[in-house]
Amino acid sequence: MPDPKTGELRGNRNLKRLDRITQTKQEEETARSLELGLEAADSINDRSISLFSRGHQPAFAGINTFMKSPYCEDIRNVGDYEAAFVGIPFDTGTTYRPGARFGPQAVRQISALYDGFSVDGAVDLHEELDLCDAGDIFVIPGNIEKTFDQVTKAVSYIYTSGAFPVLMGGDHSLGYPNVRGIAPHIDGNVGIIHIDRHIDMQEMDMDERMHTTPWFWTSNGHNHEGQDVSTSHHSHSHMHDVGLNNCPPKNLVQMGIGGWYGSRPGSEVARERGSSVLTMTDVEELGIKKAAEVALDLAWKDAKAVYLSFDIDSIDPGFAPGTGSPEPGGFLPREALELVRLIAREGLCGMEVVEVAPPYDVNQNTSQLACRVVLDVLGTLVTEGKLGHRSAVTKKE
Ligand SMILES: [Mn+2]
Repeated sequence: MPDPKTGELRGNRNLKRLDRITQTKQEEETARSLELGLEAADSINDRSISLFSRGHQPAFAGINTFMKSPYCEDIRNVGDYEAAFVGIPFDTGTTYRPGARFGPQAVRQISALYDGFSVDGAVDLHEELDLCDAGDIFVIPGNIEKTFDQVTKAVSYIYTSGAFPVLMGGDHSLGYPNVRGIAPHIDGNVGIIHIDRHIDMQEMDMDERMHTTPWFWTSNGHNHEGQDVSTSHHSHSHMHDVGLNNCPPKNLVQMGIGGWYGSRPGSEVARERGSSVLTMTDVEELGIKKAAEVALDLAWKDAKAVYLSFDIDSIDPGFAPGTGSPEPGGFLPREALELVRLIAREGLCGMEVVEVAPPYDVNQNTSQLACRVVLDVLGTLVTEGKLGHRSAVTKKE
């Protein structure tokens, strides 16, 4: 919107803001590239170019971490960063098309296109956020429950280090062990905003905890009034745990739900426990801004933190075909990105993007959208002062 007093366009205001951000990281990267990659051939006039590519450029060259951020190989150093991209290459929980195990690598590859500078978002992620790529969690492809234990321990390690966890699946079964790695460290209730075409809230699918079950388990142990009754319900013999007592269903909001596949058992659980479901029709009728407001009110009500779970299949498969259980009629990319930005404004304790299945993708469209969801969330967290170090790299006016 133009400024009501001066008439100045938002884009032009953003240009001024961005001009006040230092370019220290950029300068450091250039110096490092020249040191490690040697000086360019004599005919190269731009002497910031190195002989071997060691920084962001060219985008199609090099060894890709997420956004070519530093690889935190010694995970004990992850707390030195403000945010950590973590791959969870697991798709044993899929019930239709497998392939999401290749999601993290595909997102890393297309992420090399981005340098983190956004005129629209008025943010320079490269300068304003210390982001690393923490590599992948060691999943056990043949065993869902052992993988859940690995994931929970790893996510807990990242979260307690102080780095904001950006968790890249992998299939949606990971929603449960991801939240289980964070929620126990939060002193109060945790809201969950779950954006998906599918409700993913049934107890078991084909006799296991699959990608159709995560929200049953996070909110397990609560009765239909949302009270914690976790000591009284039955447990499954081979499972170590039976729900999270600070993730009540009243703080679970599911958005974009619809279609014709696999929702009956989960719908009964949602109804019994009293969680909130905004169908795609609800979102369309409310509009994105109002829908986000409704979701934030519900998720944050008497909660200490909110977690974002984004299933890429919430975006219409015409735009995001590379996914395991496609369902037409979902969000347009611009709607989905606006929605996650609005949700991120209030702050998050962690985020996941799941169900990117590169074997079915076209032109990397799906993995690029997954990357954009991450960038738009991180950018918003930085501009809202919830993450990063904006003031330290902004010159005074
Ligand atoms: Mn889904």
